[in-house]
Amino acid sequence: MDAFLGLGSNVGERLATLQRAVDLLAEEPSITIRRSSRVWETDPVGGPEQPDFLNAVIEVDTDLDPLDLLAAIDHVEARLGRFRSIHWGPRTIDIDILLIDGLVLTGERLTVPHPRMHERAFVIAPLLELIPDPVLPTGIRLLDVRLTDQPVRPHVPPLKIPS
Ligand code: A4P
Ligand code: MG
Repeated sequence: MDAFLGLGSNVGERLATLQRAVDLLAEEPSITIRRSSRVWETDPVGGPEQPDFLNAVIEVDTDLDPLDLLAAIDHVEARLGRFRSIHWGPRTIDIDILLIDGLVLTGERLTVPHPRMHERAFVIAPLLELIPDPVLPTGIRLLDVRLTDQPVRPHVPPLKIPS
């Protein structure tokens, strides 16, 4: 399956943390990293006053079931010592499942497409680098979404894909 994951960090060595997340995901036997967007610096959306984020989107190939993919992601977040005390607050690492093929899932533990991805410039800008005209399985065309009140800036080139 082809899946897109959103990565975000706004605490500590943000860029090193994003790269480490990719490296750890690549260590999972059933996950292959295909591509990465550039790394974007983004104003925080929601939550309390907090530092700017670095965000990126990666494309992965996996034969894991969606819930097993979520478990693998939780495992990587735990290894990176994810610190998260406040909802939508600062975090060393957050990895969200954005899309899995054309799947639509609404479960207690997992919702795909990610329910807020179409409202977030920090997801859409990097995703557009990987998919030129994304249309969600729910019918939303991301090129039609205007989020001018959410500043995002290209920061550095794509994360390195482990061989
Ligand atoms: N869950 C359900 N669906 C998914 C999915 N598609 N991907 C469940 C990942 N997890 C999913 O999420 C809580 C639970 O949601 C998970 O355990 C899983 O079972 P979380 O990531 O642990 O909690 P959270 O991140 O505090 O809350 P939430 O609502 O997921 O926040 P978001 O939506 O992740 O937003 N601003 C900028 N500029 N950049 C950011 O990266 N991130 C957030 C967090 C807010 N503002 C931001 C950024
Ligand atoms: Mg999250």
